[in-house]
Amino acid sequence: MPRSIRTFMLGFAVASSQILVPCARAGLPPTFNATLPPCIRLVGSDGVQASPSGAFQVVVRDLANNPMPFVAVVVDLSGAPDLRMCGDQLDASLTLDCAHAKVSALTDANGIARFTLLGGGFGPALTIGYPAQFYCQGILLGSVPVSSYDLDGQGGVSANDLSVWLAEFASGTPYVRSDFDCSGDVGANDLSFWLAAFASGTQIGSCGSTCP
Ligand SMILES: [Ca+2]
Ligand SMILES: [Ca+2]
Repeated sequence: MPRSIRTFMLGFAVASSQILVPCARAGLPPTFNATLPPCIRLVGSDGVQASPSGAFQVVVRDLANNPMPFVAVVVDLSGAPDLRMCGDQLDASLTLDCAHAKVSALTDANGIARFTLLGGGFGPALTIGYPAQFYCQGILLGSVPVSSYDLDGQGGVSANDLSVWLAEFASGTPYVRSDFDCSGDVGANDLSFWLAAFASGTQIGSCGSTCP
């Protein structure tokens, strides 16, 4: 019987800078049209850069569906108690607010913000899962599940992470952090994702330091 992952709430938010495009129009509530990934995966690195397998993008458009260039998109993981981002994301295009578990990137001329997030687990799963929340200029664009290949947060993606994954699979609880294919369930295809991540050799390193 399919197991479902909790439904994540959609909503709204903002960030400001003089180069940012204002989201509010006079007399109208602020809002955007945004395209989010179905889920995101925290990844490890080879010590130099994050694994490409964790890459995702967010597209922000205004109400007329025009791309919004040079606005900050914030990913907020502060509500995920059993996942942590790395204290160094190894990407100069990202701005990390480690204390608040947030990372941001500016959209390009086409309204696209690109991310690959370094991070992992650090112990047993504490909850079934908590969504990553996306904000633009203070407006919550939406929330998506977040998983991590490096479930124990040490030694990169390696055998012990597989043991953790197998334990979470065997528990029958659809822990979101082990649902790599965004299916809402934890099963064989997620194992295929993990094995591919392991075989790629691009996630041999865990965080040098982690955010709180
Ligand atoms: Ca590991
Ligand atoms: Ca799955």
